[in-house]
Amino acid sequence: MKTVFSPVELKHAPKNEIADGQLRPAVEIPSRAEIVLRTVQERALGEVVEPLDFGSQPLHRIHAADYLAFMESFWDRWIAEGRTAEEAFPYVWPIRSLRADPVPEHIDGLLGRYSMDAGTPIGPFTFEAAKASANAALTAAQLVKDGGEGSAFALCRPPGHHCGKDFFGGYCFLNNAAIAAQWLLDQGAHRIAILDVDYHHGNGTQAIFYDRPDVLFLSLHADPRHEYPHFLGHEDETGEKAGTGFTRNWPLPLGTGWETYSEALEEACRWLHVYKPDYLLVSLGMDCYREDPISKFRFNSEDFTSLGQRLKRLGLPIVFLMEGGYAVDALGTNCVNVLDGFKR
Ligand code: Q9C
Ligand code: ZN
Repeated sequence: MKTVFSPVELKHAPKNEIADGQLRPAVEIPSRAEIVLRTVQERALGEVVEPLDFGSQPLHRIHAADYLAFMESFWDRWIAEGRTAEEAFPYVWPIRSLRADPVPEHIDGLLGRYSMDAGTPIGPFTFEAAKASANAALTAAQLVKDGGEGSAFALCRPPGHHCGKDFFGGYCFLNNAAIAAQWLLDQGAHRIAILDVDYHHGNGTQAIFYDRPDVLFLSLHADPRHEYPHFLGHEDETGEKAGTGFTRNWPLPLGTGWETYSEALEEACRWLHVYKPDYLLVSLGMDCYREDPISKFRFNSEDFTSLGQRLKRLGLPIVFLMEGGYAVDALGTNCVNVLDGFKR
């Protein structure tokens, strides 16, 4: 299986995040990608290739033009404003019961308008890295579509699944899986399924496709009653309008291990079997791992191999895209276990 990765992805290097009422060291850091890359090479998963540049058009198919313009120009405006902090955090947001328009002109108003949380800093190279990450996703999709590969791995960083049409958050700036899914549809595919196995609910991806039947969104995650992103990912969210029935969520209790998880996974696989997608995209987070510093599931490293083996049995063309996973020392092993389990 080929891996798609660009060193430009490493240029987003957040120092801190706001969590638990504190400024804490960031966990979504460049070494995550480096250890996965090293493990891919050590375990000879396959060739590592650089992404092609797909330009801005595929980004505009998912994200709002004003959001992309904001992300593109943000750092220059931050500097022009005279800010000296080495990264930016939002701290004020529009709220349901108050008006959200007009879009503010002030930099802090804009940060709030286009974000979901205060845990996701923007630095000078954030958007450049996010675009490289999206290009990795697109290139992996192209390898599977045209390159005669039954599967490919997009080593994406920063991740994508919390990011929506017009907001960043949850360490995500461009929704890599959504961008790749839409690109495959635009290339002639009829149906795409996205299986999200990150520990956190893929709220951005779900929202993007919520009213559409051409993308089936399935997510297994920690119950949002007890875990980030807190407001989405409940069992009763099943899509709307033409998309009714094309979203499925399996919120699982904190402490879930492979035994409980794999039962929910079997149900998700049944949905995939019925839907018969042209392509399956896997939003692959490794934060279900028992040692993950911000998560509360109990996967062992071998459970990631079982996950890959189960996905193999689906017999579908698959694009794996990396999402979360913050136990850096084990991240390479856990990630390559999935991909290796899939190959075997
Ligand atoms: N105290 C991804 O895995 N912060 N994003 C949680 C917990 C946000 C995770 C704070 C976690 C975002 C892609
Ligand atoms: Zn996650």
